[in-house]
Amino acid sequence: MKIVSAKVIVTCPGRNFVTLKIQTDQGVYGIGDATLNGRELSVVSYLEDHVVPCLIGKDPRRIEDIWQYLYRGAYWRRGPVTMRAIAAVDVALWDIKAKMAGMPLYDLLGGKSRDGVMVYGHANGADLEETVDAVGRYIDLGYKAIRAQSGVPGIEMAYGVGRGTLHYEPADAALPTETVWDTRKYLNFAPKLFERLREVYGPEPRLLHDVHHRLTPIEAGRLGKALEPFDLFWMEDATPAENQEAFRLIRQHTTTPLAVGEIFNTIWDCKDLIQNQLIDYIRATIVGAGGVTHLRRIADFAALYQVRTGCHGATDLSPVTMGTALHFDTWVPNFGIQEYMRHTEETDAVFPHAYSFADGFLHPGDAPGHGVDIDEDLAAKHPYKPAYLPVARLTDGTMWNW
Ligand code: CS2
Ligand code: MG
Repeated sequence: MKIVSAKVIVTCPGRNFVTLKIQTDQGVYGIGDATLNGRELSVVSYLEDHVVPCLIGKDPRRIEDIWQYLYRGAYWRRGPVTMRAIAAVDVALWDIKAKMAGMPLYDLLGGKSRDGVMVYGHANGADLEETVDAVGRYIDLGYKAIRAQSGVPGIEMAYGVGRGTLHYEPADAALPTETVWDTRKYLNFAPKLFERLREVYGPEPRLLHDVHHRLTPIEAGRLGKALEPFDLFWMEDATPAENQEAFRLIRQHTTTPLAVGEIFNTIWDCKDLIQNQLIDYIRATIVGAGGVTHLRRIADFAALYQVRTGCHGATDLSPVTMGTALHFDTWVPNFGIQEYMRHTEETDAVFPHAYSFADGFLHPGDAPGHGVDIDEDLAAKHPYKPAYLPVARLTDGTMWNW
């Protein structure tokens, strides 16, 4: 069996996606996601110029060997561009293998460990009361877990506050939007939001919050401690994690569960965090961390330390990643939760998929493979549009972490 072609498809049905379609000599094809928000075309070039030529003629059944070939063979290891390109190939190959076996991917991975994948939705509002109402709407939709982000008095554009109720799209401009960040205002406000949410909705809903890398470790420790009475499911990306040791300081000050990893590329980014038990949830995901082959390795390592998965699932992860993640989540023994930010109808139309939402849970469906396809004719009607994520500065103009 041979790979006869591999095509990179760029489309912008509301936002940009990069998709790889691998075709075999036996008529079976597989689809993988290679989207890197705000830096999409670098992965297109990496794939077209440097990966696709190496794939032609290879046996698509040798998933592990091809993964190692692309990882070790590049000499230059890791990084978001390389690892997304590898992920796209890997996911397309798992799709092919599962289709050939006539099985949904979760069956090929080892079968179902659960009946459904608990997801969390994104509730946000311009101020505290709007956010409280938004959480209520998610509860009405059946969600068991909800991430709450709110505008902060005195901060003009806080992270996570969208326009409209179901969709939030941060990559919103042809050049980066400049935002201003004020840590003191945020730290004073955030506990009040969760205090109010517990007053209104009681102890039952699982509540999550994303700090989006804005705090120093000691500030994160203070926030985690202040949030303890409100029983968060997790506090996410409390501080940047290049220095994994930073989380030790947070851990020393709070029992609020910690989640991190949406920008991690490999097991090396999370090794110390996991083996020192400095986190509770690892948020690496299929497209960011080298596909099913590598994420499985991260999850198995995390299981040794009772760290559970919490895959990133924002809208910049295409339906191909979402579908694949749901198969992964259905199988992985140490599953925690899955992020679910709904795609727009335009996006869903370009990527027909087998997964569905019911009562707070997503189900991957039983189609052979990962169950997500791409409508190439429709995709061609949505040409690429440059779109950047915002940047953040402190009030005195200093660059900060968005
Ligand atoms: C976020 C994302 O979903 C999340 O938890 O941190 O919205 C993130 O900002 C985007 O994926 C960036 O592309
Ligand atoms: Mg996040």
